Amino acid sequence: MKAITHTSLLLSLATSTLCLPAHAGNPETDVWPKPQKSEVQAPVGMAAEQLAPQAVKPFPALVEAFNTRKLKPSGTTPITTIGGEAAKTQLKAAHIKPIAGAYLLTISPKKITITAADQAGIFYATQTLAQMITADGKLPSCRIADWPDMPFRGSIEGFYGKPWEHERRLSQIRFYGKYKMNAYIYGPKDDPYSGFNSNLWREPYPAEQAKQISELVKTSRENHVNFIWALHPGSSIRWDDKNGDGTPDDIITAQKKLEAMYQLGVRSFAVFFDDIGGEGAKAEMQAKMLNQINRDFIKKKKDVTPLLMCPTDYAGAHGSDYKKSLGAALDKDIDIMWTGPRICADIPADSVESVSEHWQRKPFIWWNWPVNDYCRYNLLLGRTYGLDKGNKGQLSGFASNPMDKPEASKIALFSIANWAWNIDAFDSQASWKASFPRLYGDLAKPMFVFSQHNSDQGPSVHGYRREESVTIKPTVDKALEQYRSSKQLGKTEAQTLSKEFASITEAAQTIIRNMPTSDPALWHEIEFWVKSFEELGKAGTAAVTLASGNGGNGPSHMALFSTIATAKARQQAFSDAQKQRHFEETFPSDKKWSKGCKVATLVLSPLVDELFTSEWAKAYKLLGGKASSGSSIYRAFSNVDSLNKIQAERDGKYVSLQRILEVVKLAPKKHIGLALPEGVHANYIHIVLNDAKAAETCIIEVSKDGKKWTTFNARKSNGELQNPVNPNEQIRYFRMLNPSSTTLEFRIEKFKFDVPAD
Ligand code: 14T
Repeated sequence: MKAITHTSLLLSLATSTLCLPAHAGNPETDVWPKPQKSEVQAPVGMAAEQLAPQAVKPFPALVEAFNTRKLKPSGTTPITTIGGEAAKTQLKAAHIKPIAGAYLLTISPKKITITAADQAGIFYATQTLAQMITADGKLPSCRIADWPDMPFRGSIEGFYGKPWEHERRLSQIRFYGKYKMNAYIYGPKDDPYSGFNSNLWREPYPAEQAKQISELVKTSRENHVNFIWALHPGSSIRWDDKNGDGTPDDIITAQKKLEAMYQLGVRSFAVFFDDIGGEGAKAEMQAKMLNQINRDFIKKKKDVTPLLMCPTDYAGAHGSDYKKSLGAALDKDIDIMWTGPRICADIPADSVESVSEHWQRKPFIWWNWPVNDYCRYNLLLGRTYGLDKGNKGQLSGFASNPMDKPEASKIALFSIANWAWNIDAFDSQASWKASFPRLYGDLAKPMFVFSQHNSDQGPSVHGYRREESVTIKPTVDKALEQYRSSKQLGKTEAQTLSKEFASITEAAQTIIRNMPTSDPALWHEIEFWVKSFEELGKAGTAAVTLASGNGGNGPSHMALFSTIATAKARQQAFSDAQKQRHFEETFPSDKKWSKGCKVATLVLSPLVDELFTSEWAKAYKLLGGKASSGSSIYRAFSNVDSLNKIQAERDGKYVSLQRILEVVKLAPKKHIGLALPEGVHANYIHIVLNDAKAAETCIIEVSKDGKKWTTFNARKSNGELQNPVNPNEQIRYFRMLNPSSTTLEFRIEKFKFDVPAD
């Protein structure tokens, strides 16, 4: 039996692409999580169709594998399963500890044998087998010895905000089974009947929700997932003992609720005390409550897993009084959750070691990744890293707290499954890459592009950060360094960046075209981010084009003008797209949380921002205005102070004064006007005032340079002043002047130049 070495793993993965390799079937490269040990006798040993129909039928994973590959088992080859004591003996002989989920799988042309000490082991062996069937229906001859490193591995639905929907939870549970995770901790902060936000934890679930819980339990059982139901009574619990039986009444109430959950089928329980204060936060009382539940409920039932608890002081490696007294007082067979050295943090082995001392047991990790309840404008789709290999054997369990977006969280969860099953073999990058073809099929490549640029949380209360845009970052750094000193992008960098932005636009467009039908659930979660990503691509392309030119050798003013107009529009569209998010108001507690949908916040968005800001300043100066970052290159001007601040804007072939709603007061000799940048000449002037008399009184003057003015012969009627301008006159300025001796009062309905279209 050959152990998979890290190097052989890296070598084989280095050559793998984002597509499912045609040679799928190699247990060393194509089965996720990586089996602990495998040995291949022949890469192609048999055709899967050689299997007998009745051999395949009992195993849903195999039935599905045959269906998706459009194959039919039609031979006589059996699948033999060996369980019980015989299995234990055989596993031991093969140097496999007969722990929960362990299995030995041998595939030979004559028969397939699964040896496992429990049903979970058989289930996992069939998952492995299913993944090894190639697209064209081949199986290798091989022998796989496999078992999980982590006793409990999965997720904790423990974030703030809208709880996952029922259908999505079912989909999660099936996904966990497929990738050999065995724990789903049900602890949504906003389920009133588990208690965090309400005192309804004392009541049973209403019928409809009770039915859903039973359904979750059933699907969990089918997928060998422990459905762990968490009570969260701490914010309203009281420790008084009104009936004087020596036990606080709420402890009895809690136990009754757990019994009711048992009746619904739940066989795994947790009690949470996180994020509370006051009465409920006392370590001694929490320990008293849990020890009692442990003795009187958990241990009396013969079919429930060990009790799990989340303490109030759940983060940090240093020993607090709370940590130490809880660790000492709590029964040793109750597992305690811990988020790491901080609330959101990597999990270094030395911190695990110190908290284990305080807890007096191995911690059960509540990993706050990829949860994004504190930065909900960002999607956290990057690779999973920061889990220490030194943690192997040192934890009682590992659960990831995911995003409020269950489908999008599968990228991280796939890697968490891989880590928790086989810690030594875990390769963060390879695991991340492998998730895309398995989750997205044909959309693997665009989703990989999308995910590369959406992973960092940004600055937040938790201070936890992730890498982002790793491949393009060196180019961005170099480009910015050059740009800051020379005010122009280098050619090579500009080319690389252009390619990157084009690929972003294309990836987004491919997803937009296909995902609404291929994966509506995921599309519903990420739609607005994908649309913003498309706008990032376009804005990036515009910004790079703009920043690649230079006044002298670059584009003419005319071309630059047009580039600028396009870029402005792209910048606006990108910013607008990021303001969209459809579910904002649908769930009450959503209102408290961050809004919008930001993309590529660590590397690419800041690049685009900097280029635009800098380019606006440059263009403004170049085209005859004063340098002022962010200002429009179109200018309004006036010798009335209050009117001088009015902005001008361009929309297609019109350059207009921004709409002002208030009444304009134009004293004698005062004017208001509009200026075009150098190289852009008017071909029409059009003003509409709400007051025909004022329009009659005013005169229009035009100028090439803003210094020498001539009267413009405007047609006047009904408050309108207008006429074409000969572009050959190169008029860049016009102003409307009050030549009379009285102040005119009017509203401006329209005030614009027409310019040639781009
Ligand atoms: F119980 C814990 F292990 C835990 O992590 N509690 C919450 C958790 O529900 C939440 O999803 C997570 C990430 O935001 O952090 C904990 O909650 C917070 C959130 C904060 F913004 C704790 C302190 C904060 F400042």
